[in-house]
Amino acid sequence: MKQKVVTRAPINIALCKYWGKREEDKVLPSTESISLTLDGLYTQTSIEQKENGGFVFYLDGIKQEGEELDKIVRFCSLFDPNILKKNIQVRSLNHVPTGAGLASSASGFAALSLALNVFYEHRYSFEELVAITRQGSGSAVRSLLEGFVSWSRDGKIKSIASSPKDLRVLAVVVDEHKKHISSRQAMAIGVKTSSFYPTFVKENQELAQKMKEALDPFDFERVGRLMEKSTSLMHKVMLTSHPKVDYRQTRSKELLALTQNLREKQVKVYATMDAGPNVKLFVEKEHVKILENVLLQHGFDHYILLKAGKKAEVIYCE
Ligand code: 2P0
Repeated sequence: MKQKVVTRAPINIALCKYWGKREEDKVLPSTESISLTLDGLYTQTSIEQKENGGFVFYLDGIKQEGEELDKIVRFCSLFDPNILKKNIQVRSLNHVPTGAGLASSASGFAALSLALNVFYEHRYSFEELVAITRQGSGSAVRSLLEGFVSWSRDGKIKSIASSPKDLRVLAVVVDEHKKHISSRQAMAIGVKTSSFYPTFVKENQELAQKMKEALDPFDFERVGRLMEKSTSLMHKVMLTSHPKVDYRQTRSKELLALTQNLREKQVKVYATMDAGPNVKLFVEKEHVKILENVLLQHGFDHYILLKAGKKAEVIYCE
C-alpha cells in the first residue's frame, strides 16, 4: 500500500447521451455514448494513510456522513473490503459546481478510482479498472481517456480519432444548486416507465454511429446537429417518465431559444444539457467573442470557457 496518492480527473460532456442501463449490476449502458473530455473543470482526490481515526472522507473540505459517506465506502470496498477497519483519509476537491449537471460525479469517481488503484497497488488492467469505475458512475469511465471517447454497450471505452482544434465549449451556469434527483435514479425511472424508451435506445444507438462519422473528419455542424438530436431524445425520455423528470429551468429554456436565434444569424453554436439546468454551448473559436457578448447582454454572466483536455492522471505518489 502506498503512503499517499493524489489524482486529478477532468469532467466529460456527452455529445451522444448515456441514459439508462441494460444491466443494472454491471452498469452496462443501453446504448453507446460519446463524450468529449474537457480541461478546466476537474476533481482532485487524495488518499493517504493516517495514524488513527478510522476511515474518513472529506468532500470540498467537509467531512461526509450518512448516505454520501456510505456511497464512497461501498465504492472503496471494491478495492479493499476491509477499508472501514483502516486509518485512511480520502479528500476530494471539486473544481466543478457539485451536482449542478456539470458532471462532477464523473470526474469524482474517475479521480477516486484511479487513486485507489494506485494506492493499493492492485495493478488492474485498464479494462478491469473501467469495469470497477463504472460501479461508481457510468459516465466516469469516459474521463479515463482524453479527447472524444466512446463508451459502448459492452462496457468498453475507446478513443475516437478526431482533430477538433478550434472547438470550444462554453459551460453556462444557470443554477449551482444540487439537483433534486440523481441521474442514477432518474434514468432507472425512465427505463422502467417511459413508453418512449425503446425508441430512444434504437435512435440513440444509430446516432452514435453517425456521430463517429461526423467526428472523423471533424464536421462541426453535423456534430452539433447530432448532439442536439441526442439531447432532445434523452429529454423526451425524461419528460415521458412517471413521475416526469425535468431538470430544465426557465433560464435554461431562454438560453436554448437564444442559441437557435443566433444560429439563424449565422453564428454557429449548438447547445446541450444533461441532468441539470446548466447549458453547454459548442462553438468554434472564431465565434467565442461574439457569443460571450450576446450571453452578457442577456444576463448570462456565469460561464466557463473550455476546450478538449487531458485524461485522468496521477499527480503525486509516495
Ligand atoms: C451522460 N449523464 O451521457 C448522461 C447525460 C447525465 C445526462 O451519464 O447511474 O452519474 O452512475 O451510471 O454516470 C450521468 O449519469 O449515472 C450521465 P450512473 P451517471 O453524460
